[in-house]
Amino acid sequence: MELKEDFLWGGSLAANQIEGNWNIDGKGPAIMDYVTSGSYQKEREVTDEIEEGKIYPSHTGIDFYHQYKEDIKLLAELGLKALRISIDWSRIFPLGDEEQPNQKGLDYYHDIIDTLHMYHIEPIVTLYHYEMPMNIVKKYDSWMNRKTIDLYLHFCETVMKSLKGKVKYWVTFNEMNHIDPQTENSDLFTYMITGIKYSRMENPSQMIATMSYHMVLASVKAVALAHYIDATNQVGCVFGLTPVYPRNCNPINVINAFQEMEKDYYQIDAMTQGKFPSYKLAEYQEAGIALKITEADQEAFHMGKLDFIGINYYMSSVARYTGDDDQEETIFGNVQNPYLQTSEWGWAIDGIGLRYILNYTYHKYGLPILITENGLGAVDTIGENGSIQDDYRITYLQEHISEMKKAILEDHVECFGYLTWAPIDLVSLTTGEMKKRYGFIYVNKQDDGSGDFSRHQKKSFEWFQEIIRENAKQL
Ligand code: BGP
Repeated sequence: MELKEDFLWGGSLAANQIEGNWNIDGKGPAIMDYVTSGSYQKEREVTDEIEEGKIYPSHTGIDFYHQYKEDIKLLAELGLKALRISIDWSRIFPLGDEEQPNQKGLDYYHDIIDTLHMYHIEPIVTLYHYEMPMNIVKKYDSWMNRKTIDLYLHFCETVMKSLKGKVKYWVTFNEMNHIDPQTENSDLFTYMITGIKYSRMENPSQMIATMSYHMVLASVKAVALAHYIDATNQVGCVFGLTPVYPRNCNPINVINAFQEMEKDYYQIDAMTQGKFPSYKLAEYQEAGIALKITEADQEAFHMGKLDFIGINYYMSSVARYTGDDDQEETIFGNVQNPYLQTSEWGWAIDGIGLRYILNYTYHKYGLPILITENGLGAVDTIGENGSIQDDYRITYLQEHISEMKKAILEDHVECFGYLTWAPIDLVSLTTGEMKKRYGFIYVNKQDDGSGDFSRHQKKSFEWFQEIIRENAKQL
């Protein structure tokens, strides 16, 4: 048995990490435009204003805004059958609350989609990959306000109607499950998802619950809207999922790990089961958190069930445990797995974890799954002859693709595509660095500001080309 002939081999990108040109052709400032570059050791800083002398990676990206035609040509040469891009909300509605869209923004995305079609690449469009207009945060308090749901839906409707017939696969949100701060004192994740710093929240548990609820509601409404606009639309939502392993078979550690993993699933439950989960409401009630749920909301949950689930998978983790004391912490506050190697950024490399999470999620929902992101962030060096020998990336992808095949062919998980993060080097989300590279295509942009933005194929380019050509039969 082999993968289906129409299996979607592809790549994923996000506007704020590639486009650059943050303030031209009518684009308004968006939340990621205020985030500086950082590193593994130093968290990215979020500033209230654009400060002189600081580096804001989204302002330049990899200049995809001007180079997309050449980039897509290269991706076509790579053999991609699908490309996931995000549409930057602040290019379409610079302030977020206008009636009429910015035509230049729409034209730009039309041209990208047309170029993809020219090369027979299926576009997959994310509607929210952290590109919220800053004005929505300042004027309406972001997702705290129900008005933001309407603004988001107006944006979705505008884009969906405009691209009707050209785009079939839509993603309502990227990784809203990471709205909680990943570690104590970290502002970054909550900010990236909502535009509001965690440290500025007066009652963080209440605020995060409210914003998460409003985003979930926005997502189910966007699903119903997409189906209404075009019944053939296929709509998913993307989650960053991580298997959480117990340190050992002590039942207390097993249940703790299980519960920690489950925290990432209540939003998926709400988007697939036709109602907001009662166990979550009970948990909120115990914690003194109140949500306002209207009858119309309840109807919306019924009407907007997902067609597929998008999974971003990079690593597995080990839950903190009771008993011993030598718990070496990872960047996301968990414990290192002694059986696994980590990337240079401390992310545990675990191909079997992908098979695990695919099985786990599929058994829960029975919905088709699209792997929307998977890849290795690593430092690449250019050899004397100009070549980039990224064998570590090939090894990583090989291991993950082979485990995905087992999930599909042996475990019978319905997974219809595999998109790498990312087919071309881009700005890292968590650190803002360029040197954390993911691509098959190297982009000559360095963190010190040097580089001519030229593109170069790495060794993995030819390797992945062959994987696609052979439909991964060789793995
Ligand atoms: C995911 C995001 C992406 C992406 C990726 C890798 O969570 O959806 O936007 O960047 O993580 O993370 P990083 O760029 O920090 O290595």
